Amino acid sequence: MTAATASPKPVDFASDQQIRWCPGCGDYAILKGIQKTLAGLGVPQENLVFVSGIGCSSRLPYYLETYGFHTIHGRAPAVATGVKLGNPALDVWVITGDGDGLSIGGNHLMHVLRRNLDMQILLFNNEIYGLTKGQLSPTSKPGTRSPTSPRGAVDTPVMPARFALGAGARFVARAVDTDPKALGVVLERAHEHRGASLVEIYQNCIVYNDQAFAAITQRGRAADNTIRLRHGEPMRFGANGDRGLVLDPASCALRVVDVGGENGVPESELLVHDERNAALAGLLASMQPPDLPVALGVLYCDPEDQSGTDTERSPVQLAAVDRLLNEGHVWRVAG
Ligand SMILES: Cc1ncc(C[n+]2csc(CCOP(=O)(O)OP(=O)(O)O)c2C)c(N)n1
Ligand code: SF4
Repeated sequence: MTAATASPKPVDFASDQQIRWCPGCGDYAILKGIQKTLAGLGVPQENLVFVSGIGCSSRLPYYLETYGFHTIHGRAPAVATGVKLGNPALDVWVITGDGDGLSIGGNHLMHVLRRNLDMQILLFNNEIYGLTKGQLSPTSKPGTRSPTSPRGAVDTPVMPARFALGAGARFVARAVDTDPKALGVVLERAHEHRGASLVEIYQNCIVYNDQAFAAITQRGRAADNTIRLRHGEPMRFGANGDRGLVLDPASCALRVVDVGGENGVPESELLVHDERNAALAGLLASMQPPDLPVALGVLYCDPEDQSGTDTERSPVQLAAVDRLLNEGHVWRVAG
């Protein structure tokens, strides 16, 4: 790789590899967003490592001028764990897809999240297997027709943000490929967080699942179907900010209300976003149109729980590991 420049630009993070994604794929916008974010982080290029599994999304490390590892299907978290433990000074990022991270790799994703190693995990969710030509994935919406579900998917989809919270993730956020600015903010926050950060990025697969996110990306629909979370601010959304979220105390469920005007509730009655509230994060992660808007931004961030992030090893500990690895291949079992 080339030597790091004093103030790098996004283009400094573009590798010389020919990009092999389909024209119009959402992966391009995410790649750009990552390059822009990296340029602003101030991390020396030689300290950045992107580890991926298998899938269209997992090709991303090839296109970055950083260190990278295109590993095997579903196992990026395991390899990234080894990289981080081997050299805690490295800035480790995992790139995975909904198939890679939640089908074959679901188990590994769960454990890297609960162990809370300090790394950023970016899950590109296109609700389909792109690379292998469009089979349904664990996140496919019911009714999705594919070569493996010709009559439409019937299973309940996994919601990556809910999965991450359930696994004990201390940072969970969501972004969309069509909004690079908000994506950049979320990536910076994920990087700033010490511990395992999970960012779900909705990504349009223009070939096998086009318009899967139309409800939240189309002009005229997006404003009513999404809410941008801001810590400490009342939860308002809609084209004119005329809708809001309240908590129904009887059912402990979120509800949409009109805000202001003759029949609306005052802003003071709306829920205020609190990133540190795990119960609220669970409710926000589950919201879906048409009843509730999709929550975008930082759903949950617990900066206090740093367990798992202390991966530095003292020389004594390192010497003990070295002895274990090198003292021979034979053990005698007592008794
Ligand atoms: C052990 C193994 N099983 C199956 C495959 C085939 N395979 C490659 S990528 C993939 C799914 C990728 O889906 P996703 O992670 O959603 O990535 P996308 O291509 O949509 O970005 C599968 C099943 C494989 N490469 N290795
Ligand atoms: S198959 Fe889909 S996800 Fe894969 S490169 Fe093409 S558009 Fe992107």
